[in-house]
Amino acid sequence: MSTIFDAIPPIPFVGEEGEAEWGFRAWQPDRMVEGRRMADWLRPAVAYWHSFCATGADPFGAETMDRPWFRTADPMQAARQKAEAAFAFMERLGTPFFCFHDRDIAPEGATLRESNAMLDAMLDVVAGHMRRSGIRLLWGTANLFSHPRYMAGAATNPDPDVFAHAAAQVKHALEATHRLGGENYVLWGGREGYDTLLNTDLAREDAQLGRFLSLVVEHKHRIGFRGTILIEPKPMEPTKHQYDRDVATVYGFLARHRLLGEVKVNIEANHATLAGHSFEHEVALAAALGLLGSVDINRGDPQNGWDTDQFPNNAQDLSLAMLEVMRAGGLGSGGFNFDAKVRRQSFAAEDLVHAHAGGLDTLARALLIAARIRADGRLDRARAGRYAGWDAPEGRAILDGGMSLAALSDRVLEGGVDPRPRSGGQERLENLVAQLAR
Ligand code: XUL
Ligand code: CO
Repeated sequence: MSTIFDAIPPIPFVGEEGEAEWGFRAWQPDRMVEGRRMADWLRPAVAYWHSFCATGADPFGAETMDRPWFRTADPMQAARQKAEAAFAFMERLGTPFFCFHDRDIAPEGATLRESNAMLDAMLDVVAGHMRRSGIRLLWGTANLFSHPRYMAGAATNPDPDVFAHAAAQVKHALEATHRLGGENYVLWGGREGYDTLLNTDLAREDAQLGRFLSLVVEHKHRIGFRGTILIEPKPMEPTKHQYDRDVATVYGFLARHRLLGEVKVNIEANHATLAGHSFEHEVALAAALGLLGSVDINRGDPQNGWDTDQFPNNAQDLSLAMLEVMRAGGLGSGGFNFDAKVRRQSFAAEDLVHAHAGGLDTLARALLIAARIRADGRLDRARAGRYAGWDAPEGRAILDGGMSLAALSDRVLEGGVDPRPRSGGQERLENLVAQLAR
């Protein structure tokens, strides 16, 4: 079978000074950065849904994407054609991983039994492509938001039959992920949230969501899946208020349902900014709380308050999140999944290549900037210097619980402390990062 990507030539490395437009500028998978291959720091993945399933339709207009499998009448034949093209694309690009929803790789049938059978048939096809190409599965997930049965949520639906259906679907998607050797399993909240409090019981829905996640974790252990279960926070869209709002909210949810240690987070850049945070804030907080799992890399539009899912393009901006990832020692079983879509007018096969090549270069540049910041050392020294007092015996005694409120008061009244304002040095540090990002 031929695919629309066959005519696309391989992408050579041309370097930052290279003249040719067709080429990688910074992405060199084997380049060593702090003793680790660039590809092993970044573990980039292609998102099956945006790149091979999105049609380009929006509320105002029809499909635009040039994807021949959209014109194939038999849905299973279309699924095979799509898989063939997807792997041809990823091989051209040299991305080591992909991510998928169950309904991205196989159509939905009239019953769950039928859907499962079609998914199983497609798993054979996908497994064949994976073996041949060496491309691996970063994570799998279940689509619990497209079908009308899920319009009022899946786990948080007021109808327990919908909960049961969602549970059955996740069981199969988790097993599919396990079968393909997936390294993580993601639960993005889909329609777990509300549109109006007038018809919503928050306490019930929280209990339902906690039960659902516990069932998933239980099943993961039952089938021996060694990957990490990840929740993907998002504050809004499609519902007015999504329950997994941000990293801090997810931490509270996991603590409340005794799931800390079992579940981490998949942080999406555009979800972080929708929540009113910076992307690096969410990464830093997840690392601080021991929850850093994986990343959905994209960006929003500074003027628009919605999830535009654009490809990352600003390395200096991204370098601050990358610095947090490096400080955490990397993402472990996680990676950087391009949860990003080309614009509606970028309908050609070539646009998809430009988008991903630019994304890979941006990730690579951000990694190199973050490594330069670390090698330079001044930022880390400035940060550590601010807290030096806490490493001294007096500071340690406070944190170790060796000082009561009364003992602290006595120390202050006896003149044993010397609290003085010190500059936070923000502008100096901002200048330093800008200089190292050049
Ligand atoms: C939606 C989103 C999803 C998840 C997977 O905003 O990011 O594509 O990443 O369900
Ligand atoms: Co995402």
